[in-house]
Amino acid sequence: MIRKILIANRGEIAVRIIRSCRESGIKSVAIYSEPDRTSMHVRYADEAWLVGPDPSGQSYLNIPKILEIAKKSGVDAIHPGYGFLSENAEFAEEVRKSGLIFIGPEADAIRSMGDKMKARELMIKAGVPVVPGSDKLTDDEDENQKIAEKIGYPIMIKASAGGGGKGMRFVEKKADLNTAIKRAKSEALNAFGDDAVYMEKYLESPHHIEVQILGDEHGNVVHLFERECSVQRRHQKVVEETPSPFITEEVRKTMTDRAVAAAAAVSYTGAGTVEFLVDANMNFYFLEMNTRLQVEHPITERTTGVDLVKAQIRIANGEPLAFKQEDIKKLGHAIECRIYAEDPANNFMPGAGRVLHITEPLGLGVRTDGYIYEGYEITVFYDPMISKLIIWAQNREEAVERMKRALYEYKITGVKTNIQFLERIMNTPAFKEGKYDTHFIANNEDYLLQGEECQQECEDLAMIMAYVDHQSHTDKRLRFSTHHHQKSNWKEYGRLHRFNPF
Ligand code: MV4
Repeated sequence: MIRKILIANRGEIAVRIIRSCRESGIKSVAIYSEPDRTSMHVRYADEAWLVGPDPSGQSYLNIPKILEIAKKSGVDAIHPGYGFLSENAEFAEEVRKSGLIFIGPEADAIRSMGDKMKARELMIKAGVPVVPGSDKLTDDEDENQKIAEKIGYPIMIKASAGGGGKGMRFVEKKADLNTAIKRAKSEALNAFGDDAVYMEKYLESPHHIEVQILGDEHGNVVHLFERECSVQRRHQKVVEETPSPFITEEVRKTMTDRAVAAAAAVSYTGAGTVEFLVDANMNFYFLEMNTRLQVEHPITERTTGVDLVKAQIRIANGEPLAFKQEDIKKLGHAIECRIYAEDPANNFMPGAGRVLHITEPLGLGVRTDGYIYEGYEITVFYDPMISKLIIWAQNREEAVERMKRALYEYKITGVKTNIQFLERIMNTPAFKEGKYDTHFIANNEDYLLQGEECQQECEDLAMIMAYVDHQSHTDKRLRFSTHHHQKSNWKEYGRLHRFNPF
């Protein structure tokens, strides 16, 4: 029985996991790097142990040190969160070898899915459609030309050890093929220490739609429907929603059924995600499987009512799933916006700095998963994602309006954020109508980047005025006239500039 868990992660996901521990009566142990000593996960956990200095290799990726802390703190299990060691098969193995529970799938499942060619092969065997493509490419240039000809240009060259857009190359025509393969191989060797590459037919305007699955040690696999994740920028997801506004109920049925088959094919245990590319005709193809809890898991939690972290812990305990497929129902619509500490006006440059003020949105259907607080110093050492705003409403239209309302309420000063950029996304016709694919951000860049610079300044001024007003009431020495009879013009000024050209 799991009574105490070490969370081998930081930031919002560490806090998210500890929340479920707390509700389950499970003690939590945080680990932290030197610059993270004041981080929220450290404050929130029952115990916190220093793991090492700021470079991840010496802290959140330091396997021997993490295992040492696990032993010393007396935990029963380790939850890896996402990123860092979450999809490291060796880590999963070492955790288990040291007599602890790894909250995640078997090392073999992680390894099979980490090898993209192996995963394709397994999926073909399991009857899951994959993008038409090749096996591992050799150095035989004539042979490669023939394979490409057969698949049909344009094609994609992908690194077998890659994934998530890393080590991908687009080839438009025959003349570019040989050079592209050479470059792809040397890049793959450099990045992953493995030069294996393969070809896939290039899909023109695909949707990225993924299916959440859960598998237990008793052979049960269920799905928790899909998430539409096509709003991405440089392979970074920005907005996710469920259900997908694109697919029909019929496609949803076959896609979720194939996702369950994919997971069953590797005897999957734990929470996992099967990613599909979906073309304009709603043909879907297996892309990859993520063998971890994902950033965007809360939208699935919101529409199905399932706490995915608690489900992970239950599965890791060896218990059967608490529900059958027919018990899982979805209700309404959920959207997640990722809040990044970055400057959209400056090529989305990640920013560091002290959080001067933060007001988070509240109210019906609003959830935020974050970790920053007033006075917290955001560093450049880690991911710039500082929060996730998750909205639920009875239908998509209401969810979009509620998201706009919540983004309006969300105030962070001291660091630049993408909040206004997200507001622009919500106001873009293609998004509002639910008619978008993976090219959405690129196709709407001009509109999305039209800043409303003065809005934030107006909000800041209104906040400063409220503060001065408050001080003038509490501190007689500062008292001055605040013209209560007059209408405040700060908001008026802001509204004037919140101009929507559509
Ligand atoms: C593709 C593709 C088109 N055709 N594969 C990018 C992330 C990685 N997981 C796979 N990716 C793609 N693979 C074929 N055969 C287009 C993309 C792609 C993409 C996929 C999902 C979400 C956003 C994307 C943005 C650009 C390209």
